[in-house]
Amino acid sequence: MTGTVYKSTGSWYTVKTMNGNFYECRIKGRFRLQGIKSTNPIAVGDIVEIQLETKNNTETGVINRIEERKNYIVRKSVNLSKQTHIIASNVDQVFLLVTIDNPPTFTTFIDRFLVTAEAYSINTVLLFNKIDAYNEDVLLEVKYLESIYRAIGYECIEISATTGHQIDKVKRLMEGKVSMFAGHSGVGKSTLVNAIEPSLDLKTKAISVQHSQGQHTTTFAEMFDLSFDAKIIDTPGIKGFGIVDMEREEVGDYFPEFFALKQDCKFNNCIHLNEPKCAVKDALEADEISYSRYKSYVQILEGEDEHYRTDNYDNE
Ligand SMILES: Nc1nc2c(ncn2[C@@H]2O[C@H](COP(=O)(O)OP(=O)(O)O)[C@@H](O)[C@H]2O)c(=O)[nH]1
Ligand SMILES: [Mg+2]
Ligand SMILES: [Zn+2]
Repeated sequence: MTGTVYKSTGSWYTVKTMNGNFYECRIKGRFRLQGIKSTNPIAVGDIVEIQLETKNNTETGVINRIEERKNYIVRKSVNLSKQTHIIASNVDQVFLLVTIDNPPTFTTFIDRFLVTAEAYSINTVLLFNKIDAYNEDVLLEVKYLESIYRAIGYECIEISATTGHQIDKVKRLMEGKVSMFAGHSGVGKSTLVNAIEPSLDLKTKAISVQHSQGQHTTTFAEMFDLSFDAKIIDTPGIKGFGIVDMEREEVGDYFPEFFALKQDCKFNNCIHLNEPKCAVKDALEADEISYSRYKSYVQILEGEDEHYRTDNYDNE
């Protein structure tokens, strides 16, 4: 039987099969997975093949095969073991909640997030939340940021999780898909989830409490079915993704507007810093590339990511 992993807590996995039943499953044998050294062989979102067995009148399952993942999100273990923990797989899209103040979301955070999402091949939608609370000046800033991100292909929506403004639009985008919500603590993720599906709020809160101790080493994700043919994966305490290991030459490929110009750079391995005849720097000079995006790019190249890695998890 084929099913989807909804929850994983150590050695047991909750799998929902095509007929809508949930089974507690274990793994038999070893899984060799695309060369990833991870602490967990199976993650939430995985499509698996299970075999049912009955013991002591309870029906449980054995996972004996996993389908190739469309994508997956990892976090590095905080200890120095270099082990990776797969948080979730087969994610269709992530909604990044952005607020201008209360708390501020800086473009460097947005850009690092987008780079990682691009590296994971996950589509990102930017949700500018708390629109109801902004004055004219702040709204202008929202419009400015939207113009930057729309120009390079990211969908941007102004919402208010408290008034419900444009929440229907978010729900429509979620239909038939697996979504995640991300953003700094305090941007309104819980409020938004509550607005989308009130019954879910309690469940997601329960997980956060459950794992409040020791959550530096164990961050369990869980998938939830919503009432309108949508699924969300909740990952307590994660405001972004763990940074992906990437080569310096690779980073520019995850800035879509840089990638589009790369072929016009004189050197095919151009990293758009000090090289002559660089199409990206020319575009920057001509105001065709946003200065804040370029600044974020340089920061990522300069490797200021060490604090990003720890910054990335908060203790909500
Ligand atoms: N004015 C306003 N406040 C909001 C909105 N969304 C969330 N908040 C408030 O922001 C605070 C943090 O929200 P919360 O959902 O807990 O953020 P989370 O940490 O991302 O889950 C709460 O006091 C919410 O009431 C909004 O759209 N407008
Ligand atoms: Mg919250
Ligand atoms: Zn270049």
